[in-house]
Amino acid sequence: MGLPVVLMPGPMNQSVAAGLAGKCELIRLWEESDPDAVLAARKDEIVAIATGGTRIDRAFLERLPAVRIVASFGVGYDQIDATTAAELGVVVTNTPGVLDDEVADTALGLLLMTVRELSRAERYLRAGQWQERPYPLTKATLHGRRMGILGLGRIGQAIADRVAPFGVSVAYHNRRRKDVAFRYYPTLVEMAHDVDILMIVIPGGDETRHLVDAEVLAALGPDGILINVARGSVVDEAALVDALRDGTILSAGLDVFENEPEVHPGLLELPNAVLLPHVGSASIPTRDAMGGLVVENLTNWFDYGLPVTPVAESADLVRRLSS
Ligand code: 8YV
Repeated sequence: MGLPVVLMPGPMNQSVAAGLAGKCELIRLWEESDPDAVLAARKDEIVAIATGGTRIDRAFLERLPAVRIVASFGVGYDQIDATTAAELGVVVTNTPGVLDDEVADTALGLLLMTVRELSRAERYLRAGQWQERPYPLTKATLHGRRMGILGLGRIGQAIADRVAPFGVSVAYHNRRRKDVAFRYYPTLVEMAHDVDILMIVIPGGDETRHLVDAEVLAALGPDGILINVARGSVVDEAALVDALRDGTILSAGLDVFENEPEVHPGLLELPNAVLLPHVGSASIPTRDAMGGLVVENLTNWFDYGLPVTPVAESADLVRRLSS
């Protein structure tokens, strides 16, 4: 029997192809001059997909009836219709755990940059303004702040662990209460009202789209700081621009945007927004670890017919496969 055929629709971290070398035949679709012809010709042979940001929906999966696993790079997988995949008998996997610390570190860096205006202060120095006068005192300090985490999961917990030594208290809002010591808020508005840092770590997708809207921003208030390291879609970006412009909230630190890599032009003009180009997990060691987990999911599938880290939507399917 030949090697299993794996489709890679778009470029991925090189660790994925390196880890799969010799274990499968890899079709790098973006390098093909006629991708549609390749998909049509190989549709009965392609048994797996390794993917980063490509949208994988019903139409895509129906073109590839032999596919049984989609191994996605990243913890968020909102670009993949995992519910439809399960209906079609296709397991979806992601890469949880290996990026928690990196993303939590980035979140904390972004918070410090935002609250103490650190990137703005550096621009001030580089522009030679320090020689004229010292950088103005920042309105805000981190000390004594209360953080509300929207979406307390593994990354949220890693952020909570990091802010405790800074003297920042933690509360959270999830759909369901968890067995943790932090205060739980059943509604986001109520939590936003009581905290002055709103930390977004909730998954993207239709269910969480624009959860942070004008009402939540108003509740966060004029001393409020919004940090988003999750997905841009969770925030109504137009409402955020208005809130930052008119002082409804104090400032925002954003690693993610609604229409990446495009950034709302209003945000680019605002001095009270710190903007990063989605670098939450973007270190070589962490991205290699994520790539390694993509490979592990695929090789475990080929060798034993089971994934290592299936997403929640695939749980029933995996249960049936393993019984
Ligand atoms: C990456 C991420 O940017 O894991 C995620 O959900 O957002 C990031 O770690 C993404 O996976 C890049 O493809």
